[in-house]
Amino acid sequence: RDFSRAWAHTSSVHSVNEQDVEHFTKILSSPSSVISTLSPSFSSSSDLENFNADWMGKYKGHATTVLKPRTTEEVSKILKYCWERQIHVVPQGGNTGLVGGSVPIQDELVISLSNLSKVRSFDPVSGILVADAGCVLESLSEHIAPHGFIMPLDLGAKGSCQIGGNVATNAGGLRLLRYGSLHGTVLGLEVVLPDGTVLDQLSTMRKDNTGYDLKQLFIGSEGTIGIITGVSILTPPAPKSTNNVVLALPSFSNVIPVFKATRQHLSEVLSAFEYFDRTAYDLALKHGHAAPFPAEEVEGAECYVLLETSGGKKEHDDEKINTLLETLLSDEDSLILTGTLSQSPSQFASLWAIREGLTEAVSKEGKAYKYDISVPVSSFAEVVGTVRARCEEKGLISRGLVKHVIGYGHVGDGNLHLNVIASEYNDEVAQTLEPFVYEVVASHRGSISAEHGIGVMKTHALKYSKDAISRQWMRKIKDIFDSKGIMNPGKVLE
Ligand code: FAD
Ligand code: 2HG
Ligand code: ZN
Repeated sequence: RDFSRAWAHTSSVHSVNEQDVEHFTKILSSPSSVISTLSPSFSSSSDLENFNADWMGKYKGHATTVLKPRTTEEVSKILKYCWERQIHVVPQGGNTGLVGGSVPIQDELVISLSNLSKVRSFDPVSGILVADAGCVLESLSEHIAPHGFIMPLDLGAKGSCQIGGNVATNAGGLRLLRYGSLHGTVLGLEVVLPDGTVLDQLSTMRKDNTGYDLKQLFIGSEGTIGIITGVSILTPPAPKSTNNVVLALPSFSNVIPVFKATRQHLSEVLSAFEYFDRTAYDLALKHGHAAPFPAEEVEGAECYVLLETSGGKKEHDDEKINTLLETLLSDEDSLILTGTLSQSPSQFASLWAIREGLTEAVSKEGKAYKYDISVPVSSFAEVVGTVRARCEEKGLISRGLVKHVIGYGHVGDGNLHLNVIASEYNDEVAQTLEPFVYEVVASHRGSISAEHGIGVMKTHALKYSKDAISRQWMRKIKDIFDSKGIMNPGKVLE
């Protein structure tokens, strides 16, 4: 694609040169914080490869230099210098993003937050956690677990993604149904603005109605208006009892009645309701996950749901879930074929692993075109079917260019992950899918990005979810913070 508009926005862009690297080496406290082909101490280009390629291997940049600051002050010094020199920068967290936002397009400077990884404070009464942006999500969960708290968000990438990256992408994930979005749970942020100014909004108050809530602008801003260096977040108490169950459904049309019955029966203890179609399930098994059912029991299954309860009293939750299962099975035209209720912590984990492991299973199977969309739940299967039919009609399946078209996602949030698994990334496949998929989404008045963001993948498709006036105001906001256009060019806005 043509990124000249993103670059044109900056009047004179400078690539990082030897003098810049010398300067960075002086202002950063540790020599290991600078990785650069332009540095005399540079040893191996494999050191840079991981920063230049995204998680899917779909997007690749050509950065010569990566900086790994250790403090907010170091981030501030770097940005102040880049602002003056007009050097483009790409903030990078765990590099697990799925829309190509975290890697350079050309040779932008990468600023990795992974050395900013200290927990600043945790209040075991209120559950308010303040942490550096580079803390890995799972390590934060481990930090607060002994105090009886959990992080309000959970995702398959938890072992690598960072809290700053989660906030920058406004990540949703598996617990959104229960704990809501980061727009509600994030209480404050510390952000280094593009010119190096530190914006201290690191509030630990639950209530603060003092004018414009600036921090909200940075939640979901994908590194385009500043670098998040600190996060204050409200964490909920860990549930005392958890259960999960995977149900096999004979027909997709049963998803909504099952969801309805589940909400009625489980009410306040329901904490997740996830969906995956039969092909997605088969791929999970093919790529190493243990089958929760004997194959013959689920022969006619069109799709599966995983539901989780989190509550305060085991007997109470068990009773609720058992009554639900009895109802679902006893119904005259039974809504489910069968179900497996976890009987131990390890089975609980292995049932979740099927759902959480889908992204990885897809990557093992081929090259994924990922469409993270909001559409009515009643249309999940229809959308997947429409896109599969399009691939068939264009001969992509018969010619082996597309291997599978699958759907999984978060029923509770109306968020479908449509994945088209190709044998390789290829222009013909891309042109068959786009703008077709976005037009299908628009016809349902849905969103072209439910939770992964826009990154570089969807800048051209933003118009399907945001009208011209909204896009103009987004551009104005970008220009207020980053009038020189140095932050993550070519991402979010064209
Ligand atoms: P990166 O990928 O490094 O960066 C993402 C974007 O944020 C980039 O634009 C980058 O420039 C910017 N950024 C990163 N850190 C900062 C910072 N400190 N300040 C400013 N900008 C920054 N997403 C979901 O929403 N729900 C899911 O359930 C989910 N599951 C996933 C499962 C797997 C296996 C994988 C690989 C990804 C999944 N994702 C999911 C997508 C991804 O993990 C999330 O978007 C995650 O929040 C990104 O965090 P990160 O630290 O890896 O950020
Ligand atoms: C999930 O819900 C993630 O598993 C990733 O958001 C979705 O792999 C995907 O497309
Ligand atoms: Zn998701």
